Amino acid sequence: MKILITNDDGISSPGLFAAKQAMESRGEVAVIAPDRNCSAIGRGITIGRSLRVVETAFPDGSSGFAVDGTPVDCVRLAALGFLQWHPDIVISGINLGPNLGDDITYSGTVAAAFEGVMLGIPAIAISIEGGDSYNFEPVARFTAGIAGMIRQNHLPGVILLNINSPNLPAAELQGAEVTRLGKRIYRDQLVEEPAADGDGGGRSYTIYGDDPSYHEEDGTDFHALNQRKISVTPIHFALTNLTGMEIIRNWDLDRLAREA
Ligand SMILES: [Mn+2]
Repeated sequence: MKILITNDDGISSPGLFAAKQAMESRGEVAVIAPDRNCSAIGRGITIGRSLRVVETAFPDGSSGFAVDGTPVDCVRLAALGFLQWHPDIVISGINLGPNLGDDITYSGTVAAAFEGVMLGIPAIAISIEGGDSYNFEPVARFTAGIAGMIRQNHLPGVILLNINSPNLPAAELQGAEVTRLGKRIYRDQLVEEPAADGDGGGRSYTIYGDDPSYHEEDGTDFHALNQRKISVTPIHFALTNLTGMEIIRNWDLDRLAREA
């Protein structure tokens, strides 16, 4: 199996290195990742300039490629032939911090995996809950096993799996569960910052503050983590609202267009 590994925390993230080490048991691994932290960049791409790629050493003496672009740029580089081979799977992570529920559309980690799927390559996004230190090994090994399952089983279409793990030693994990995305409760507040001398006018605001909460519902990714389980959510990208299509078809759009 040919495995492309990327992330959004940047090439020096210990989560990326943990994913690389675990996936090496499954095949040939290449790492192409942003040269800095790109968290919350979503599906952003770099336009209007070239991308700079620098070969970078890892602690085990191997190397990967650091790119001054986004996580999606990294996957695109690989798929367009930067590597000597075409990836069979894209692994994005391990992200330091969870990517759950509504948050996944902000996530560069999930966006990189999604880009794999857009390009016809199965992909896994891996995230772990935050902490002072990280227990990467259980979810890294679990993901290597999942990659093997994707390889062996004939799934309908190209799949994206969003994996989130509690930050716990293996002995304290309570297994794994297939989940759906839960609902966030955001608690952001608009806070105007005091004006500073020489700030050149304008006003400054903080809008992202308290950690968001979530609706506690069985079967969701939030609930699985709360139960100390690894959460696995299959994701697709069908954004069209089919019910909305049926309703709006009755609005006589042709007449509105003629009268416009
Ligand atoms: Mn991140």
